[in-house]
Amino acid sequence: MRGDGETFPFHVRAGDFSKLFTKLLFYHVELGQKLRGYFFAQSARAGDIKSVAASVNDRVDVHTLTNVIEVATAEGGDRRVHDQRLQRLPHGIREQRFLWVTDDRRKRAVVVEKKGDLPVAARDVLNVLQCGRNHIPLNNLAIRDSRIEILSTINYKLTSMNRLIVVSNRLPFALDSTGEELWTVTPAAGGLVSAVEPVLRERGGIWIGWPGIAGEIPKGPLAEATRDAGYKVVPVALSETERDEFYYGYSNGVIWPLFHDLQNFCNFEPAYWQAYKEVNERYADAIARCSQPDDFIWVHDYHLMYVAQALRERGLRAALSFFLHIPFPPYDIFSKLPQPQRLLRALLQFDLLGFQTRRDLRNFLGCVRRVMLDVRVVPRRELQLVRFEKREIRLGHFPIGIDFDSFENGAMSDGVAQRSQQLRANFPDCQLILGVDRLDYSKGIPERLRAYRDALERHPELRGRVVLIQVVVPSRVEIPRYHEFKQRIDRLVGDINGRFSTSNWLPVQYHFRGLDRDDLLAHYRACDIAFVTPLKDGMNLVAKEYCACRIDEDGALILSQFAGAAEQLKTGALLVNPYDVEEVADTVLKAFRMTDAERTARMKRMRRGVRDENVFWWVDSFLRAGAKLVARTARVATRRGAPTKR
Ligand code: ADQ
Repeated sequence: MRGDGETFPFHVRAGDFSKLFTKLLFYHVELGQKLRGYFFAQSARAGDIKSVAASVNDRVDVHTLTNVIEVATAEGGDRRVHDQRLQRLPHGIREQRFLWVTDDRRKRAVVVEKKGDLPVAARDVLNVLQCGRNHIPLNNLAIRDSRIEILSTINYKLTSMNRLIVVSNRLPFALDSTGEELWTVTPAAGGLVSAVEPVLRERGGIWIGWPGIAGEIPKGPLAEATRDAGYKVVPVALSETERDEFYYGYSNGVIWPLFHDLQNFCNFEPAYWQAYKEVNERYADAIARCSQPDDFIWVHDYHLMYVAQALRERGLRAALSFFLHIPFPPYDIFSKLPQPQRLLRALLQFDLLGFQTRRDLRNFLGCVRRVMLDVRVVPRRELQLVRFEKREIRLGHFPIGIDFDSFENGAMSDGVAQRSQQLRANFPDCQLILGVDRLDYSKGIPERLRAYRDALERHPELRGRVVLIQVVVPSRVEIPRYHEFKQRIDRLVGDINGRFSTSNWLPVQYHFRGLDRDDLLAHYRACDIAFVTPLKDGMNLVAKEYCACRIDEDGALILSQFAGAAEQLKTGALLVNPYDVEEVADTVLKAFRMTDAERTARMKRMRRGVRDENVFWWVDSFLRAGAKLVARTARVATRRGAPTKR
């Protein structure tokens, strides 16, 4: 396909340069091809490039690498700089029939074939870069203006020197029995899965978690469910009592409400803590069984805060990382927990602790200072440092992102466009307001409905002109509190519709079910206003998904100031206090009246942020921070003469 002496542009990131380069080079060498490359390195150091050049001198045109050094030393990780560089692609490249394009966000190389004699413009190349995974089949697909064509993709792995082991309470799917020997497999709903699954699918590795059924796990259905996952799945079994006391009990009856500042919702039953520890030990055993010395072990979320302690008790000294998807509360609230010291001590057995926002990190450090008197906090500009029991723990905030490209490309697809048009056609002359949430009291659904009711009451111009589409995906319905909560929502919807509806207008469209992906995207695309008002939220991915799907750069976002996403989206969103019904109601009116120009200006700002700080950026930043620790732990172990025990 490629002849000797052809030129391929690469776009790589700093730090990963050598590894990526070597990987791609090997690929070429395997194919018996000689490589000449132009490298668009966002901030790769010239030294990196020179050392690579030295090691591959016989295969690479060094003259080309000299050019590279010039490009690479130009300032920058800025997208505009990148665009300008692409604009400056030498004619030699523009006239090639085949181009290699690598995408630093999606971690893949793409082979692009030009169609016809038209030159490839920078825009075309960028379009290719932005093509989502789901929309790049392995064989010929013409994209957009059909001037270039993607022939194949090759995954390459940037921070891939270590195998990734993801550990979370739930696996990314749930098994359920529908009768004797009949099993259903449902994709798990929720933010953690939405964020982490694409990464593991792309990189490979192991996912350790619970498939959602109490008791024995059926081997056949599990194998069937995971056959095409792209990574290995290691299930952890829970008995019914463990499910009740660990999952519904300590995790969702104590930590979840407390960490969302809803202490009155907590059930501090003493037996729960013991169950929590025991189940965490089971996860620790699963990790110890299947991990190897240089794996990158990444434990997720509030169900598993005791895992590192359990692993340390088993003698494991390898680096362990943890990311908390939910908020971390301030001391006044955290101190209500009956085990504040034991929990913090357990968390401090990890080597890297990641939080969603600065606020959470600050709260955690505040609690550590107050509760753990033998801890030293050393403020640092990037990763914070805590010294505890002769160990050093790094802490940082890593706001989780979404797979922007796949949402954007999905929203552009014909199927979604059609569904979105149908949806719009059902409500002529109305602005559509969208609420999409898991059934959870932290999401502020009743407060939102009350604000909407208040808006209709006090601002009659909204009547007949807006429709609220509220979609609630069932979640934790076995917990009585969630059941009562659903009834509250049902009553409020009934009340609003009863009071305000007319013969041809229903103010609230309420759906109690999950939407399939295309349907969800069609809703994002069709609705003029997103109404995202959690009482507190670690991040809130719905807000980001909405922005990614606004391909026409319009739409208004009403966002709770207590959602982690507010830190990144505050320049474009209308921030509200979800408890302040009147303020939220007035903001609905403001969003309704907002001019197109203002909507576009705000949405552009938000989309830029969501695109740049996407889920791959999140994973990379976390793994980068973690990779340093893995190296450090290995060094310390070697110095002490002891191998890192597993
Ligand atoms: P969640 O509390 O689950 O996640 P969120 O971030 O909003 O909350 O993610 C929900 C996910 O479920 C989104 O990807 C959304 O698309 C999907 N979803 C919601 N309702 C749906 C519906 N009706 N049909 C189909 N899909 C639906 C936790 C934390 C969050 C944090 C994430 C990730 O509570 O604060 O953002 O983890 O870290």
